[in-house]
Amino acid sequence: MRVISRIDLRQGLPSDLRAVLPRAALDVETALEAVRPICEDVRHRGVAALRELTARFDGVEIESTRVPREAVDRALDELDPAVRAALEESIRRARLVHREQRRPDVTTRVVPGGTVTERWVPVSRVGLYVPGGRAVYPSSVVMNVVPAQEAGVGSLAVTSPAQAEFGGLPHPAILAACGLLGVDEVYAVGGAQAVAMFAYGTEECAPAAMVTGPGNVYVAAAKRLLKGIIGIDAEAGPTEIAIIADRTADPVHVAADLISQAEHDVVAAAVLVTDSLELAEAVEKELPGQVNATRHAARITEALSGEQSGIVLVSDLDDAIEVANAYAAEHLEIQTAEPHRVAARIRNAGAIFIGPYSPVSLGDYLAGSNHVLPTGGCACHSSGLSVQTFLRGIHVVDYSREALAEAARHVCVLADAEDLPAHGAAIRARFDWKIPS
Ligand code: HSO
Ligand code: ZN
Repeated sequence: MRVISRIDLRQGLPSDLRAVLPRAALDVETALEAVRPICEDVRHRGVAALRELTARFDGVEIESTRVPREAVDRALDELDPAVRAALEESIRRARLVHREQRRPDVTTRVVPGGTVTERWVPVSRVGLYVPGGRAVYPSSVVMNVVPAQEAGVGSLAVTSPAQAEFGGLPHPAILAACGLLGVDEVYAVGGAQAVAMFAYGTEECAPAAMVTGPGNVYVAAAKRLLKGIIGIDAEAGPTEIAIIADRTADPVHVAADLISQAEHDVVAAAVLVTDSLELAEAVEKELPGQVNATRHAARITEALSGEQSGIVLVSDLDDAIEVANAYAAEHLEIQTAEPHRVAARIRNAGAIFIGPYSPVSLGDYLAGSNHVLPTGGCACHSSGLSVQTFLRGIHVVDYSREALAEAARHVCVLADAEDLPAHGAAIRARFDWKIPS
């Protein structure tokens, strides 16, 4: 039996390409029903509800949802120096990239005396969700916090599930990362209830305008349910890697990179798109040995053999590019003879990793790019986390009397055409109820 299945599209691509590409459905709708009463409970009973839900779902009694400052300091003191140095370098590189994303305010002189300025204003308060449980990712604290800080968000709170083995606090690595980033408002709350905490606020946590960060299907469902009450980034799904590779790619690298993201979850997706049967066979041959040699072999085997993963055989690189654009992977690696030329033709991907020395693992930790990226095909319409996520562009309209007079006729005509005469009247009121000529 193959570790990973094959989809052979060498006879030509079907018109509905997405239908034949491997991808698991994320059932957020079903989770919505489970999440609704939880969110209502938090809304009405605040901290009391959060404590009960934490006991029920995380198996630990907590006194308060707020993590004491000393616990953050202690976690930072006890952090392995090598991990500290690596996180500091990760933060430094992420700051370099994200700082440059800040857009300047732009004023456009539309007519003499009439300007529109787009002013970029940070969201005032943001809640950042950091998963816990199997996934303990201090790197995700970096990827959430750095863009928010660089955007100038004034009030930042991090939440991560309470862990029984750490006395009801989030994992110490998460706390230490918060300490390194200078975030001291931290909560020991996970799951859907964390999203509700930020949306409604509690006695211990002021409501936030926005919540960001990846989480499980219940977190995604709570985001869908509470969107509108609170701003969200995206409903994150399981991690995905797609690789476009030709016969020049090294099968050892390709296999290692597929495995690296399959390591996240049994439902993580790993997809190789290639025009080389030889490479496909070499990767298939390489996988079992590499999988068996790694710590999470069972999880990886399940992810690779799942319906969401596969090797897609195509007849040429043009088709490979079309497949990659239809799939819209969270991460897309390009391991071909001319990777830049291929990359230039990619329209849909959360992030693109070029050539043999830009693996996704680098981007996960240290490239400087963000690793909170659109999954499940959302890269067709959305971007990953960035400074822009945390800014709103406010249009400031500033017209003089003369500039308004000059626009008046057109405004009144359009207002009449839409049967909204009071709109036109609001202009005429400024000119003795006449349309200035
Ligand atoms: N690949 C994950 C992020 C991550 N990897 C965190 C390791 N730690 C989603 O982009
Ligand atoms: Zn990863």
